[in-house]
Amino acid sequence: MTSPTALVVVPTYNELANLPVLAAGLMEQPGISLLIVDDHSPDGTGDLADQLAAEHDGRIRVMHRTGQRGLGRSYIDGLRQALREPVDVICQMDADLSHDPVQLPALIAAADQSDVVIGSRYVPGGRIVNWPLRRQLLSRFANTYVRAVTRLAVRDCTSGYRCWRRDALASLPLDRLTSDGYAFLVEMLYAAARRGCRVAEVPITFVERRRGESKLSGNVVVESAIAPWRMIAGDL
Ligand SMILES: Nc1nc2c(ncn2[C@@H]2O[C@H](COP(=O)(O)OP(=O)(O)OP(=O)(O)O)[C@@H](O)[C@H]2O)c(=O)[nH]1
Ligand SMILES: [Mg+2]
Repeated sequence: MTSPTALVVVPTYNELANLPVLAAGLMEQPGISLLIVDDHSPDGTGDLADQLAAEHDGRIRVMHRTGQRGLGRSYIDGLRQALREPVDVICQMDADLSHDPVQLPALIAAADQSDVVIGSRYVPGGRIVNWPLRRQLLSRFANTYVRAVTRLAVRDCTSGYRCWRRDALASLPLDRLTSDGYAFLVEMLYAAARRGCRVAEVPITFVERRRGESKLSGNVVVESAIAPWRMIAGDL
């Protein structure tokens, strides 16, 4: 059997120092192509992405967004584009080097037996490197809270490292997902679970970004507190 082809969708905003390292790591993995969704980054990440695309003709592509920026919006645009491509698996990853491309083949392989595979910090073997206690507590609390409200049986609902079988991703109502911070990732998962998708979690080592700035804001935290209640009351 040949191994599946995969397209990795990576949203970027001011990731000039990190993106070349991520792209190089991904290009070392066979069968992987990359779609960078840049939100008009003021630091020139979009131009750098164009250069990378020129160097890796066909394997790296760039979507330049204009208008209102946002992680959720970028993912909706990028994942729609990904679904037009003839690939078996569609992956999501952060550009800040928190997610190691070396772990990607294990996630893709697990998509053989499930519809969505989460690169998980909170299953046995999962690790977090360099997160301050405050950040760890916030993430742990967010997951406990989301699970309690939504009844999702997933340990790491907020992980941005994921692989989808294309038919599972295609079944999601992307136009009805409205959150923009990491609540967007929870919404995707909730919609998938409601459709009976099989979810697997594969342990990853998550490393805190060393360069560039986090975009986690107070607004994102507030949105995430409300979002699970909206999900269970809504029609995702
Ligand atoms: N296109 C786009 N990408 C974004 C936006 N905000 C964040 N990103 C990207 O989304 C990924 C995750 O963003 P981070 O700032 O690392 O947020 P986070 O991982 O939730 O927070 P930290 O754990 O503090 O790093 C990175 O690749 C960012 O560049 C945005 O508004 N538009
Ligand atoms: Mg990050």
